[in-house]
Amino acid sequence: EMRQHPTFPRPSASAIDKARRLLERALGPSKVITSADGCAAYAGDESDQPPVSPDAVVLASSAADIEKAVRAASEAEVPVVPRAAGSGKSGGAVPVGGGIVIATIGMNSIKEISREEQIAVVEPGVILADLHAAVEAEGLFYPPDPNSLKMCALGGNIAENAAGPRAFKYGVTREYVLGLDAILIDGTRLRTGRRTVKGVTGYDVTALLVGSEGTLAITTEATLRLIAKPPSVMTLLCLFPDVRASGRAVSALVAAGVVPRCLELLDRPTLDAVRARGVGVDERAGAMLIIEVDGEPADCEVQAERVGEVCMDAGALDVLVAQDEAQRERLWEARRQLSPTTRAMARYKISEDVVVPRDKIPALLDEVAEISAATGVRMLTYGHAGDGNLHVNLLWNDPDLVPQVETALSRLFRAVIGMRGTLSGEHGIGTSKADFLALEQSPELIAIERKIKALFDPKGLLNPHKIFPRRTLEAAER
Ligand code: 2HG
Ligand code: ZN
Repeated sequence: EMRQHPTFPRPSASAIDKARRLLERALGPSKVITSADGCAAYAGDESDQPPVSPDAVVLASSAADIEKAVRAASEAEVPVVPRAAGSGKSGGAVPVGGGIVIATIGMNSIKEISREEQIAVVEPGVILADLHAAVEAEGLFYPPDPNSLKMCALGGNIAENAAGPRAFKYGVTREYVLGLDAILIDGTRLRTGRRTVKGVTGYDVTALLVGSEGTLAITTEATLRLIAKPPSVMTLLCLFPDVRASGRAVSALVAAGVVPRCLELLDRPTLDAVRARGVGVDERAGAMLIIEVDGEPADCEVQAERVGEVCMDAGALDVLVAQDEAQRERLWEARRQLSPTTRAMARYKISEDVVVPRDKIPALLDEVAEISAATGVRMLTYGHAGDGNLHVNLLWNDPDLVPQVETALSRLFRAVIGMRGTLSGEHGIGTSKADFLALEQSPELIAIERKIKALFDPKGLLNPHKIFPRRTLEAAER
């Protein structure tokens, strides 16, 4: 494997035995997997982090199951790793220190959708695309749309504060979570937040739990805010000679105050990948923006017009409109497939999730080109440019190139922080970026975060080794 985990301490054999015995007694053998093969299916996620098998897996079908499982784990002092669909991008669900995976994917009921209140109440195993379909059938809309929407689940979306293309206009998961039912590592049940759309009582623990990457509590139910489904959408393809021109257009669109719902950037290799999936795009184009506007039909026309003007002024070769739903869906499907498609382009891939202030996108693209030239590591870029959130991908085949890859990564992170950007827009820190946390956050802030963690989980048993650095920055960048 290319990026080895440092070895994490694993529970002792006697602790594992004790945990397995307690779990089987509390939950019955049918909900507890202990075989090596069975556990191996819960070892990895969709990140570049190496898989690590847990020592047991609990197939939870209720909050009561989760409560029993964490009580057993706490008693045996064995780590617990919550997992929904396992489609995460930063290693959040990888049981790096072994222990017990609590799989919530079986808790997949949409308990309520209320048109009157414009809310939904869901369990953590609900697949996002299923929620989308169910709420849209009621004329409602749940905006977060990570590109893995057909496989990812709400529990993971909440843990990682997932986003997706529509976040440009509508914001990220956190903005749609009104309240949570969650279980702490000692079995305490916590209900945070509220059902009302407005409310400021006390600390916002809901907001704290969203994005805490399964390190503070395990979600058992979420109350989500919905909005009215936009009556129509219009999808534009803006073609540019090269990626820098497309980057300048993003800055120009933001400066012009145009807020389409999606503003996605694809550089030449990713545009070629989209072409390869049967989306016909003029050969002269070396980069593309996918821009989607929504609202009343007349309003869409106005917005599309404005987008077209700004893009042409910024040097677009052409601006095309998707002609029908089939064309639109083909385009988005090709866009959603970019993650697996780019992975297939080389033996090794790391996909980053950096964000820069929107006026710095051209500078970031230049920096990526320079880093790639200086290190010899192939890099490509696509993503949610409207938010300044670009998935810079590093691709290579030769295992000996790892030192150059590490250099490229730390140069990229340093450049991003230098532009007053951030390391992760939507994938989370997990283990993949934990060692770089101190690049962005001060020792004082990290110390407060560690205290919060200790308050929720004094023994450090819930999803350990995530978010917080395990080595110094100097060691990580060596
Ligand atoms: C996307 O925007 C996802 O397609 C995945 O966030 C990004 O794996 C990636 O590079
Ligand atoms: Zn993304």
